[in-house]
Amino acid sequence: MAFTADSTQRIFAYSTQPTDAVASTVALFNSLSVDDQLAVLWYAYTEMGRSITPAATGAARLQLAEGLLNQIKQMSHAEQLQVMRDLAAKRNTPISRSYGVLSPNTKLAFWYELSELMVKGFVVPMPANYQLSRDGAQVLETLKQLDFGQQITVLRKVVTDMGVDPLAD
Ligand code: 45D
Repeated sequence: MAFTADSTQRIFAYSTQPTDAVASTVALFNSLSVDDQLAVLWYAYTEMGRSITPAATGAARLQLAEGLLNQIKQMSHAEQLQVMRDLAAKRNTPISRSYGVLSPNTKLAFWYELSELMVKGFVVPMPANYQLSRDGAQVLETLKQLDFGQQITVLRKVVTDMGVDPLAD
């Protein structure tokens, strides 16, 4: 489903309930370009990083994603970026399918770990001069205004939709 700038504004205009705030943030996120989706996730991580403890993401969860993360670590920066764009765009690739079988929280932990790997220099960094679109900046602003539980719900929904479910059709 495609959202125009107008239609997304209408979603916001009619969203007065807290649960609608989550739904409208997810809808607006999904209307962003793939690059803006990745950028918003990154900025969300940099803002939330301090509140998410590594213990909370669970070492056990990450074991399930470890093969995938190790594969990505071996790639060139260009390939790493392609993998992340493919996940966000739901392009059907072997990595998108491996990602697709992970549980929602493991998917979150996977993205969290990718961010950590970016910080440590193992994964392609965000360009310092990246220009987020107006809608992208709005998603980020809305996300910041939600409480922590709602933020996690939004993030869980958006990363759950990424990749490809190998068992679907
Ligand atoms: O050249 O299990 C662009 C709890 C432009 C507890 C780019 C939890 C072009 C239970 C595309 C921008 C609920 C707390 C380049 C878990 C260009 C539990 C690159 C929660 C280079 C898991 C962009 C965990 C790139 C939570 C590379 C809340 C962008 C985890 C990469 C939250 C962005 C994790 C990445 C978040 C973003 C991770 C990797 C927000 C990752 C964000």
